Amino acid sequence: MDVNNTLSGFNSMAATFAKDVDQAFWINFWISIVLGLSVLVPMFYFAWKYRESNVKDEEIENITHNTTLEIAWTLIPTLLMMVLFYYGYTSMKTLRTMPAASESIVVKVEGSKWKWKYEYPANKSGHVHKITSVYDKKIGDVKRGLYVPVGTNIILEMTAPLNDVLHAWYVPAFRMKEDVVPGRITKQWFKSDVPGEYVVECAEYCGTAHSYMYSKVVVMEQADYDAWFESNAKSPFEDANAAPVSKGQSLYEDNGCAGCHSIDTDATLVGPSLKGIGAKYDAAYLKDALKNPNKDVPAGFFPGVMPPYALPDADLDELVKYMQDAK
Ligand code: HEC
Ligand SMILES: [Cu+2]
Repeated sequence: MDVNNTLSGFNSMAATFAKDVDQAFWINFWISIVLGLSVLVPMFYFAWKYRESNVKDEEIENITHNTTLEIAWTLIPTLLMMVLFYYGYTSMKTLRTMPAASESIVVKVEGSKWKWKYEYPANKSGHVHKITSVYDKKIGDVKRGLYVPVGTNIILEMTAPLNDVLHAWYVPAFRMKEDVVPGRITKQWFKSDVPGEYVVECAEYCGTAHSYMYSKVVVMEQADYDAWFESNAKSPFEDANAAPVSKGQSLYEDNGCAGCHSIDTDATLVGPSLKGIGAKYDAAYLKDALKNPNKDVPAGFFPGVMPPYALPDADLDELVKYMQDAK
């Protein structure tokens, strides 16, 4: 996956409807070229042919109408427009007609400044996968994503928190895009027959880190997907035997802190680096910084950017511990 060249998504047609969208696009493109030229070329030609120095007043005729011409320039563009409408309408209908939920996997999507979250239905053991997907500047890649099996309908029920802004979930390789609106549920669906990793971008300008609001869709073989889905692992690619991350780190990842803070380098992202912050402030300050981020704003930063985290007290303590351990 290459987030440095997001247009590369257009090299694949990884959703079943992608070719219909492309066909509608190219028909639109060429008909627009033909219609545009059929106006512009005669316009410039006649402007040149009948320029003032070339025409004597007594040669000017008063032509009232020409039925053949009028029928032609009404009918031909009307027919071309109907062709445009047909392809635009049918491909849009494919995109907008949701498959039956009983024959699909329904995933809840939440977009917020500046991360994507995916929530799956419960698996057989009752575990609910909740995945936070954020772009990590340090590794130059997206951490975790939306995992789906090949050849299966996926329905996305998308929303944003009420105190957030508009986003849009856009996958160039699938040719699909839809706004994500605070307080409202919008839907889109897809089916992919091509295993691979595809970039998701936010296509609605949403503030400071908008240009890093990437995620990814990973289309997997059914068996690999099933093995992951029935497990408790956060992603199919994380070693189940690796040392478990601390509760604090897990909370840090799930709450998308990494989208705005670096914790192991001095880099300033949207917010200040948290490296060594435990040596600067005591636990009470750090805890308060999570609950009331607008209270003590460090120099050079603005209030109203970091959302308040109304997490259970124990979780806040774990986060504080994690920050204190990051030296
Ligand atoms: C949307 C971006 C964003 C997210 C997400 C975010 N922060 Fe922040 N954070 C900021 C900004 C900007 C500041 C500085 C302004 C302020 O204090 O409100 C800040 C300030 C802080 C401070 C105070 C730093 C200081 O020097 O006073 C701490 C601690 C902190 N964040 C921790 C976290 C943790 C932990 C999380 C995840 C639970 C998190 N932040 C999520 C943007 C963010
Ligand atoms: Cu966004």
